[in-house]
Amino acid sequence: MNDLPEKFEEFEDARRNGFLTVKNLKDDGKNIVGMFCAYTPKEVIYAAGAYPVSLCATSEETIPDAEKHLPKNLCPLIKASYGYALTDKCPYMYFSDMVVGETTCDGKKKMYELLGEIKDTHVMQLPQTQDKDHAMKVWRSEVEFFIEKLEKKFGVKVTEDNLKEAIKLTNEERILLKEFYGLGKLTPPPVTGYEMFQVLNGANYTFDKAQQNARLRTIIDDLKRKHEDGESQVSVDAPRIIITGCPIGGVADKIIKTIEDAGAVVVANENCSGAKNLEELIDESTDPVDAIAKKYLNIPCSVMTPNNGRGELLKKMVEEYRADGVIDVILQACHTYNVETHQMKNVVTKEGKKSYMSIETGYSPSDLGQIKTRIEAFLELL
Ligand code: BJ8
Repeated sequence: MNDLPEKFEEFEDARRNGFLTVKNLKDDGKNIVGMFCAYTPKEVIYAAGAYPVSLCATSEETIPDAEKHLPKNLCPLIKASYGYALTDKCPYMYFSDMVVGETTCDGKKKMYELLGEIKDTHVMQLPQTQDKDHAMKVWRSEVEFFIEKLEKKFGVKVTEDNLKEAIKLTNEERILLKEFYGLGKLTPPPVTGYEMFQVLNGANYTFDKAQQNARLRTIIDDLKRKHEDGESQVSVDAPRIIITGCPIGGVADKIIKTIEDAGAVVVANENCSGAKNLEELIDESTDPVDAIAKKYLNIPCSVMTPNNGRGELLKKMVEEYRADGVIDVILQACHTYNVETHQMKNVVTKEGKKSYMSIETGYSPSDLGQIKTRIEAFLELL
């Protein structure tokens, strides 16, 4: 860890500290909605006077319990999510009044059926394509249906003003997080990829967004000052890597640390911890339900077909971050991201003229040695 401002460390501890915060919120009579996916329209939850929280899904601890009901050959993120609910080991799940999921990949949507037996689970029917007419109409009506569900569940009325206020709040956070991860464009970046990940991940567990945004402002200004003063723990010659693929919360140490211990630097994340989720803001000048539906439907996840937005975003990022290589992280048994490796390889190597490698892994540390060898070999060729 470098000598970042003290407040930076609060992001690293945000998940753990959030347990107490969420308990206090419940004691104060507030409602909590647990979520798993970047497609969840958080603004609707805020507008209903509730708090969205990301549920536990990034440790192998509960996978053996999950495997009593789910097949072994399933994505670890899905098994961990269900395992936490089954064993009641996730405080966020415990304090959630309800859970919202979306029909993304097959494994997740079938898991939600079992989850519904444990917790009140609302599943939004996410279209699998992103056309502006039919898919948008379907998704907009799903956003409206979710609003109705929350109104009934919590006995509240979601107004246009509430939605606009929530959009303003989440856009402010997105703008700051974008400015923060955009520091990866600098040479050398004033922040390592591992530190960047801690902040982006920590933001999922921060409930007081005004306080978080003030902290982010301090961190960004401090890092910019460091860069101007020529201070960075990252070597100017460090190979610059972009990570794409599945969410990496459960494998961040295995992937990011290994890359950075080998002398490279992760300059950006195209995945749901980074640009995929945060790049597009919500239009504040139009009907809020339309604007929310549009932002989320545009998320370029591999569950969409076709999913052209991912390649476009990755190509743009390779240029803007002056990446030397892209590492595509696939969680075991994630078919949609696995199938897309062929297209992503073409985007990076043929169109972007950069190096590409895909790594398929799970939450167990058993393949760490093999991953280390592969990453070192990849970096040597850059
Ligand atoms: S928007 S990436 S968070 S679906 S669960 S698809 S890894 S097999 S998590 Fe995701 Fe939303 Fe897309 Fe982002 Fe594969 Fe596992 Fe399915 Fe997964």
